[in-house]
Amino acid sequence: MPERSILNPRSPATDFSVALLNEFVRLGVRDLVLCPGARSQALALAAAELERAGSIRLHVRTDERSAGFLSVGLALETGLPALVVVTSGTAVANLHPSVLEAHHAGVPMILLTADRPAELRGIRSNQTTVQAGLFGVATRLCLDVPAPVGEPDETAIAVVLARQAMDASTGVVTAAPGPVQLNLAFREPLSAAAPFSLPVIPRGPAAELGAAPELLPDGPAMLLSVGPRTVVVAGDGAGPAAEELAHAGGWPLLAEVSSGARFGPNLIVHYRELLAAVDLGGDVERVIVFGHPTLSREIPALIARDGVETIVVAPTGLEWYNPGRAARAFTRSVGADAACTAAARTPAGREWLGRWVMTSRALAEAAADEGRAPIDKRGITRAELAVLRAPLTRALLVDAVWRASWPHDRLVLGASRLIREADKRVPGKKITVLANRGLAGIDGTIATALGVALASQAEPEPRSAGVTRALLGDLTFLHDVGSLLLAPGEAEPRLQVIVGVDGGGSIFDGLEVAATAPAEAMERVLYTPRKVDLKSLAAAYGWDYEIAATRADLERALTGAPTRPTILEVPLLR
Ligand SMILES: Cc1ncc(C[n+]2csc(CCOP(=O)(O)OP(=O)(O)O)c2C)c(N)n1
Ligand SMILES: [Mg+2]
Repeated sequence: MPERSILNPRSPATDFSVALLNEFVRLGVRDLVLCPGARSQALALAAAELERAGSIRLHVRTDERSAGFLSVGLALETGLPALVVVTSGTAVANLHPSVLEAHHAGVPMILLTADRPAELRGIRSNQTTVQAGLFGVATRLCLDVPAPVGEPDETAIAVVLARQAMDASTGVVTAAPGPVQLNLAFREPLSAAAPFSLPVIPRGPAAELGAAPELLPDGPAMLLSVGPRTVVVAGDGAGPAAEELAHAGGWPLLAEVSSGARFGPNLIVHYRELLAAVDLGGDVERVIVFGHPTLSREIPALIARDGVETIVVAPTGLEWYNPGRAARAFTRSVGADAACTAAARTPAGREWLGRWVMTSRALAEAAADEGRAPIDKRGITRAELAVLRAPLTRALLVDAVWRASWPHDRLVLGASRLIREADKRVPGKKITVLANRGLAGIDGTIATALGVALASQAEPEPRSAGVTRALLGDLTFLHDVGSLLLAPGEAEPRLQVIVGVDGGGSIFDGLEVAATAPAEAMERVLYTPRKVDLKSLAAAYGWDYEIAATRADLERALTGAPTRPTILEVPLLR
């Protein structure tokens, strides 16, 4: 019979877990997400103690899929990996979607997956599978750590493991931040019976996401020279470097909505239409790409076009963006040489940028005029009143959310139509916009937004005084309903989840196949109609609920900053 932990005041599992988590705290880890389980109890109890000592922020979740995406959101906001502690078996497999997202998006993440010791594997022991290596190439490092037995050097081993995990996850080793799995075997007694307390560990310095590898201290790896008609493309996560280069070279900036570079005088909001225009898009000779473009067909088409030279810039990452395998140059950093920056200030240099900016501006004005009603002498017109009372469109919804967002806020965009609508129309603004574009899944969006919200408002040093808004479609929302389940007693996120309800996946209505396939079949297997009472759902999970059916309702719902987790339902026509 296995020994019961109640008989053991000490447990190698607890000693090892305490040493491991302490070292992570010392290295700067702030957040630990855990799901309950017996095999992982030593880690869980050590985590509870660390929370009590004020050394970590502990987030307890039921569903490991939610826990995984919560850690993605926390890391997106803080730039640091969060620890994710789970028990053995299917619990580990439930982390897989978030691991893939973190792998493809380059988000640091450290999984501590508890496992049976070697002697209990491969003999049909309960809740035992092959966990180490489960995530394959998606982890930067995966170590199958034997069960501690109480040898004196085990705490030293734990310290080394924590350092290895941090380095691999933050990209010190591979120049590619991403997931790490420490598969930790534990033998009975699974934790110590005697209570223990932890010294308060001084926190390590916080690193910034993607800032870890200092690859090129001596300036950019590649200098661009003057000549070809150039555009700068900023895909998801590109960051301000894209805007800086566009500015230095005097080039149009085609920046997606979650690029972190959608601002500045060179921004071309209506880049899709302009790329389609022969005398603008057709004239492009060179493309400099930052980040991960995923929202338009025009960008990959441009890069794949004959005669276009493409340079791909990524400070970190394992794979290079390369549509049609047409790009020829790949670099970790780029700059414009002196002749380039000088040429940008000449009339000829300004002409290229000017054409793009003027045309895009004209398109923006035309789009704005469509919704504008003529003003009459009495102030607000009947037509304006009608606009306020009219049903909402996706365009009105994204415009209103964009207008309501400020630099101290966070905006998380789900996959599907609303992010594309935003990308097509919202003007430049220096706000933080995040989206899981690593794999563009409709899973885990609520959990990711919760992570962003909780990390941004975290005491004692909140990174933001604002609110987090998540804007997503109804299927995306329903996919992640389980993440609404919060732990009583934990800090409540200032999060407003805004759901565009059009009854199903209306993005598929825009596919070419919709014109030829039987309408009934399209409805049944692609649009997939769903009807859920969100008000009852909100009540069941203890979230506040509002509905905005008109523009006036929406403006109201977006001005009062929510103090509690809130669901805002916005009915949309399909
Ligand atoms: C995990 C996952 N499953 C399936 C898909 C394919 N997919 C892309 S968009 C979409 C429908 C989204 O519907 P909704 O959130 O209501 O947005 P809408 O298209 O209506 O704007 C689906 C199923 C995906 N991206 N991720
Ligand atoms: Mg929908």
